[in-house]
Amino acid sequence: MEPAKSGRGPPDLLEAFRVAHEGKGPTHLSRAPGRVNLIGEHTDYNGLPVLPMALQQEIRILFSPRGDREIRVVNGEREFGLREFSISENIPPDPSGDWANYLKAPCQALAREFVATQGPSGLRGLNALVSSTLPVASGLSSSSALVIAMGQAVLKANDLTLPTLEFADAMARAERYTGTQGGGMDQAISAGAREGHAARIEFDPLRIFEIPVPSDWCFVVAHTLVRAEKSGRAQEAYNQRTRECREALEIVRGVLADSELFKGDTGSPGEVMGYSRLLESICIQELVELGEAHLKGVLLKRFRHVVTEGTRVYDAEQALRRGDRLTFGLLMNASHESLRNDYEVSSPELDALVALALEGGATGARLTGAGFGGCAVILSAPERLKGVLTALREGYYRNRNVSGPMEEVLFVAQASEGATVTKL
Ligand code: NG1
Repeated sequence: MEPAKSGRGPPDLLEAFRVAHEGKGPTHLSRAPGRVNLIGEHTDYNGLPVLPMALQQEIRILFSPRGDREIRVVNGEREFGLREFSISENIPPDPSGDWANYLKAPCQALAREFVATQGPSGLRGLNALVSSTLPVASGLSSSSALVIAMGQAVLKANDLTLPTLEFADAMARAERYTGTQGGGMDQAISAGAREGHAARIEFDPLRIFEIPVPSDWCFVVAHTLVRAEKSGRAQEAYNQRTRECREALEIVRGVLADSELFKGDTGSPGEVMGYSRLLESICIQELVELGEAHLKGVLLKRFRHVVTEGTRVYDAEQALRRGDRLTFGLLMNASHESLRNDYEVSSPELDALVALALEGGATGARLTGAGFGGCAVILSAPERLKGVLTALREGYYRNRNVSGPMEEVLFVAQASEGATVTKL
């Protein structure tokens, strides 16, 4: 698809909008980027930091406000079809996996958020056309980009605003409507990213700390060609891990509550001790030993990944700030190993991409996003980039019959700006 120029949709999309909406054109464009997470995987829903950056690929919604409560949305990709519903505080979901749920999630959340101020007539609806330059189900967060772009469109259609972090937080909670018990990383970076920067994101409360990405660091994104579906088995495996992390934490918290070492200091009255306070209070070696002494099997593995990954994010941030690419790369490699062995979310394809990239001269490589397919992120020095890309083309894509221009599956990420809405 052609990129949009100067805030206007490409002519074919404008025409498709008119055809779908009784000959009338759109008045606004809402765009929200996908993201690549550089490090900090499966930490966000445990209250630990992440370090993503927004991508140049994005979801775009051409829209115009309506006078009633109807939402009428078509998709640039015909396979997705028309979706119609009324905006209200209780919108019945479509079957799990249907793309309408990512439109309904922000609509229901915003209707609830503004119920007190909007009066009995509620929020106004809109006519829209969604298009995307992001590969779907790739671990690059097309789902949250859609939620953010749609939420932003609904706000604009109703002349409403929310501060960025509040909006991102509301959209993270909103996306749970789709059945995934996700964290808040994707919505925060899609809404709040700054061009040329990655960000360390902290949760409870949500905060974003921008970090410039040195111009001689190349982050390559490589798709396994295996979809990382956000419904069905992958969703169950994801939600299962959120439960396992909570269970492990409860056991450790119980041990600490009556431990001499911790002297019963599990936080101020009323505060529930989470992973974040654990990491602040106990050094990582002791924390891992504690886990090894009191947890078994899967719970030990999940615990060990979460606490070591949280620590790696802080170390990686420091490496990024001082331009220490080697250390950052080593941390990425350690993250991948932990995700493969302890968190068990890698796949043979992800492992193959990581191994090929490293053999081809990359500084570091790991899976990005939830795993179970999707993409790997690879760090390379500029002078090694060609070798890395060739290794991936020859070693991975050629066997799978992908050749010619392959920017949809293999590209260099550019740290991009967060979501915006413009008048056409
Ligand atoms: P992906 O699968 O890339 O959209 C998911 C979660 C993130 C985070 C990562 C794992 C959602 C919307 N996204 O990302 O919050 O937990 O997995 O680090 O649930």
